[in-house]
Order: sequence, then structure tokens, then C-alpha cells
Amino acid sequence: MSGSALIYDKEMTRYKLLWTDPVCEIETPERLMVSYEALKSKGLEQRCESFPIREATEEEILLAHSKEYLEAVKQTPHLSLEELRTFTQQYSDVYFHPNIYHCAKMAVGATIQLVDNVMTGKVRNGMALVRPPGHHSQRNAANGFCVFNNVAIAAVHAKNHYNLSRILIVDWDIHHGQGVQYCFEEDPSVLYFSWHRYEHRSFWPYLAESDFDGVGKGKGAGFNINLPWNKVGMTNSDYLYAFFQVLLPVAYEFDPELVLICAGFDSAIGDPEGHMCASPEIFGHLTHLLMSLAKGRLCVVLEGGYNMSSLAQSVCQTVQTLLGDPTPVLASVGSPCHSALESVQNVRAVHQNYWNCFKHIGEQELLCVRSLSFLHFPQGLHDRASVMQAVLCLLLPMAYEFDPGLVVQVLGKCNSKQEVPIWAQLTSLLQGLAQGKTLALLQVSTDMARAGLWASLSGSPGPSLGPLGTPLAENMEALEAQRQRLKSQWGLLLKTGVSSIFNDFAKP
Ligand code: X5A
Ligand code: ZN
Repeated sequence: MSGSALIYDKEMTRYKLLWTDPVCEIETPERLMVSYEALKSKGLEQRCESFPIREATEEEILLAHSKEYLEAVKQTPHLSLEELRTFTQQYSDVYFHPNIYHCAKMAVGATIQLVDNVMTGKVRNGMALVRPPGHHSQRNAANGFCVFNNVAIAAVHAKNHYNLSRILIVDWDIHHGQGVQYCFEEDPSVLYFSWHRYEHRSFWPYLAESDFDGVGKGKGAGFNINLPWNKVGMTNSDYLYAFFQVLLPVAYEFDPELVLICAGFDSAIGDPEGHMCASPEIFGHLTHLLMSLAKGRLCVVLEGGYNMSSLAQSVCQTVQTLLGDPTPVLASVGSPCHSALESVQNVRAVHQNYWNCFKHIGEQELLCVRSLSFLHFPQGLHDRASVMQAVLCLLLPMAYEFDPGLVVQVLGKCNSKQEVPIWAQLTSLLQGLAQGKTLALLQVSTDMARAGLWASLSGSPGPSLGPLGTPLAENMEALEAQRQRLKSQWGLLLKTGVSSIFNDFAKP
């Protein structure tokens, strides 16, 4: 089976903000126009199958919304401008327009159309370009530019219509799709993953339930996965890290029958909402990584995305990958930032009771810390200058990048008078990791060694080392060889040559 659907209707460009509102002015008809035009100009639209779209029925809308809310929205085409503004005010960060009810029904209809064509095998996968977006809207409320929850409705429709018992929803929009979370938080048949700008709850929609401990409720516990970004500026590396360390392990364990993507591109570089730094190409890869699940049944549904050029490029990368073209080159994938490591670690830890893939987190951490001991320190502790170089330029950078949960320091022999201060210093330095959780194992030791290490473990500053001397050339070569071997895996071990301007200055 092959082919990709592109579901679009220009009718959905026919509503816009009719008054001044700095919060809502970014949600424009151009968003859809530039996306569609970019697909046409790159020849991608022509390669997709197109299908006519229809409005969703009331019955379909009621799959995720209350009768009262539907009746209220149904009145909006008949309201005056002033009445529309007043109606809008009961909700957060959203606007209404006389034509938005029609468009919102089209957006739901388009999403269902996409799911039906994928589920009945007319195409392998596809994308729906829709407005208004959906993932913030709730049973009784419009929210965050969203009127009806396109993806949530389509997921319930798919469950009912095709008797599915496992649907995965991946929300890569930069906002938390709290509407989707609320819809399925008690439902173990729908696994919802969302990453979102959070900044410790200082970013919209400011919800406690968006944090990593929002895991779902009752039977649905473990089937809601929130990955909060607590810093802006996340990169391709951070996004890939999140996929490899959190989403994909769980997704493969869950084994979905259908994958839906809440595809907001406000998570791309240049977006005025997201302030992230991932390139449009990353969406080709995120798409690719999800295409091997659920026999390739993948439905991508537009949510946010407010930087026109970033949005258009990201949409093209996504569709191009759906069509089966090779994925683009990603420049400079490296280490995730510390904040991303922390968030990922927290999600994995809070989900270890629910997912087998996270069961052995503790062991992995320990293993890796032990692997630090495989480093060959330059021979002989007489050359204390080299030992300190090894600690500062190799061991600590890797340890910080690794961000262990526990540090185990294994000391073979620690019995010469000279060695004690070095080991005590190391013990002090290592307490900067794992929130100070350090376990020191002394195999053979003297009273003096025990006393020295004990002082460091209890928080005394490390003892003075006195003059270290010059490192021996052969030890430094050994150290450099280790760094060369390890630098591909550890961003903090990277070095560049000195710049030519430096050489000029250095000349006598
Ligand atoms: C779909 C979407 C964002 C709402 C932001 C409100 N909504 N400040 O991206
Ligand atoms: Zn968004």
C-alpha cells in the first residue's frame, strides 16, 4: 500500500481576527495559504492524493464536546461584532468570527476524512492542513485559537469506527494540548505524548497538570506523557533526545494501531510563541521516526505555527517525508542541553512504574558511572598534574554531560600519603553531581585515607594539593588519545584548534 493524502480546502482561510488583540493576531489565514503554496511550489501537492472535505456532523463533534458548548458555538455566525467579542471573552486566548463555526466543522471533517482514508487503506498516510487548530479546545470551552478538538474527535471516531484499542497521539506543537490530555486522561487506549514550552509553569497555559508528573488517571495512568521544556532555545539535539529517550521506547512498547500527530510547527526556529531553535528539517526526521509504527498508518494534523517561512518549510519537510523521500541532512546533532536532560530524566523516572522500557534506569546510570573507571589514568600518581588534567578535562565533563543519579567512586588502593589529597579532591568535585549522592568504596585503605575521604564526603572543601608540577608528555598524550576516542559521544569533550589570530598574537 502506498500514497499520501493531502487534505485541504481554502474555505478554512476565510475567517480572521476582526478586532485588535495582540495575543490572537498571530493566528492568520496566511498560515494556511503559505503552507499550501509552499507544497505546490515544491511539487509536493501534486504528488499527494487529494480528497474532497466535508463539515463534521454534530454527532461527530459531540464525541469530544458537550451539547451546551456545541449549541453556544452554533450561535456565533449570527452574532454582531460586539456580541462576538463578548462571547470570546469567556475563553482564554481565542477569537470568534461569523465564519469560524463553519471552518471549525470543516477542520474536524478534514481530520476524520484523513483518518478514514488511512484506516481503509486508500492511502498509507497523510496530512490535513486545517484552521482553526484543535488541541487546546475542551469539552466545554474554546481555548488557544482552538474551537473543536480535531485530533481528539478523530481519535474517538477511529476507536469507535474501526474498533481500535491502541491509538498514539504525538503532540509536537510547542504548547501543551491540554484539551487532548483532558479528553483521554482516564483512557488507556489512547496514549498521549506532548512536549511543550513550560519554563516551570511560567508559560501559557500555566497549568500544573502540564508538568512531567501529569501521567494520567485511574486506568489511564501511564498513558499520558508530558515532557515540559523548562528553557527556550531547544535544538534538534534536544528534540531527537526526547524521541529516543522517551517517546520511541514507549511507543514501541505500546504498539499502536494508528498514530495521529498534533503537528504544530511553533516548535520550530523563528516562531514568536515557541522561541525554540530546532530547524524545519527536524520534522522530516520526527515524521520518519514515527512512520515505522502502526504499519505506517500516520495522520498528521496541523495545529500551531506562526512564523510563515519556518511553518511553510516545516510542512514541506513533513509531507516530503510522508511521501517517502529520503530525510534531509541535519546539521550538528550533538548533546542535549542540561535542562533537556533534566526534563527527560524526570519523565522517565515518573513513568518507570508504567513502562518496562524505563524499568532499569537506575542500573544504566550506575553502569555508566562505573564505565568512567575504565578510563586509564596516566600511569603513576606521581604525576599529579596529569591526574588533575584527567579529572578536569575528561572525567568531569563526561560526568556532567551524563548527569548521573548516583555517583559511585571506587578506589582500589588508597594508601600512599601522596594520593589521599587527590582522591579527596575528586570526591569533593564529584559531589557537584547527582545532587551530592556519592558512594565511595575503599577497597584497601589507611586511617589517613579514610579520614581524608570522610572529610570530603561530609562537605569539607578538598585539601590543598600544593604545586602540581608540569604534566608528563606521555601522560598527556594518553589523555589526548582517550579524549579523541570519546569526543564523538560527549559534547563537552570537544575542542577546536586555536584561531589564527591567536597564533599571530602568540608569535614573539
Ligand atoms: C494551536 C496553538 C497557541 C495559543 C497561544 C495562546 N495555540 N497564547 O498553537
Ligand atoms: Zn501551539
